[in-house]
Amino acid sequence: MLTIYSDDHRLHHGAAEFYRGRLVPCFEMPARADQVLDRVRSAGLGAIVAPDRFDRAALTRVHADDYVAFLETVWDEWSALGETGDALPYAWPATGLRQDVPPDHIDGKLGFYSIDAAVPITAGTWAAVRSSADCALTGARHLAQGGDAAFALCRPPGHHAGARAMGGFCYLNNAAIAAQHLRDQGHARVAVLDVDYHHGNGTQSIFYDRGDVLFVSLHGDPRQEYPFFLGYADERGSGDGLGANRNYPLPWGTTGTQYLAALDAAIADIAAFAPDSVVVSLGVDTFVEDPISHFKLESSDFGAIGRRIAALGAPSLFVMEGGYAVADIGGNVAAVLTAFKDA
Ligand code: SP5
Ligand code: ZN
Repeated sequence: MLTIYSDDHRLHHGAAEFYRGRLVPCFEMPARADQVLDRVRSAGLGAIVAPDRFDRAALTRVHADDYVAFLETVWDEWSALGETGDALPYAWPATGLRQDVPPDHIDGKLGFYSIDAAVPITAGTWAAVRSSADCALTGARHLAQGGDAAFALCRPPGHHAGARAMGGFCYLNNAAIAAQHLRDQGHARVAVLDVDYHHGNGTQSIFYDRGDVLFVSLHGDPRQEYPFFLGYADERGSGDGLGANRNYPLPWGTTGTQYLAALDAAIADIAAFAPDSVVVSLGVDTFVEDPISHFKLESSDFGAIGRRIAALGAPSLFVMEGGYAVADIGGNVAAVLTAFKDA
């Protein structure tokens, strides 16, 4: 299995996110990717290569042009205010407010183009975000050229980012960009399986009205868990996409056994769709010791996830998403990938 990784991720290192009335240190930190790289390397999965650089047009296949332009310029506009700390939003176009007019002032733009305040922007954020998307695109290219499997070691993650919004540590939706690239390179049907602990609201919303990309997600029940406002079981897609969206919300305390039972149903959905390739949003924040999550998967459960994905028999691109128990995420990711490869 080919792994794609770049040191550029270190250019993004936010200081703090807003949580329960105060700024708390970011859980999404460079050490995460370093840990995963270390364990993937020692597991001997295969070659580890740097990403190719893709055109901006690969990003705007799923993201709005004005949103990408915002990401490209946000740090310059912020630092022009004389600010030296991270940019963070504080006001949003929620219910009852205009959602069709991007404001001129950077404070307004930050809220217009986000869903929460867990998305710090630093001087190096855009370079890291762009490189992260390039990792996913390079993995997609590998599959489009006939490769069986790839692991895009993306950081920052992507699945909370929508067509026009950042959120939940995510800026560009790496998995969606990769899935779209596979479509554009001739894979007629692409399935996205999201096993991150949190619902992949961005990926769902990007493909919600399309029948050519199936989105299936297992996650903490949004009644209890971030992102709260999407990820319910009755969200089945719309228009041409009706039936091409499946959510499996699971309660806090879900064990490995319970999780794998839901995964069996999700895998059956994907098998019925008969995709040309599968993009896996691979979060390991389902782990029992994850500091921000409430599932109870043990390290020994992660191999079973990889084996079930392998059983689909489709070319597969794993895209790194969440996982915040820094000492354990590398081993848990390597367990998924090793089991997939050896199945
Ligand atoms: C990619 C991904 O996994 N994003 C997750 C975003 C979650 N954002 C909100 C989480 C709030 C966690 N607060 C910390 C609680 C510590 N006790
Ligand atoms: Zn997550």
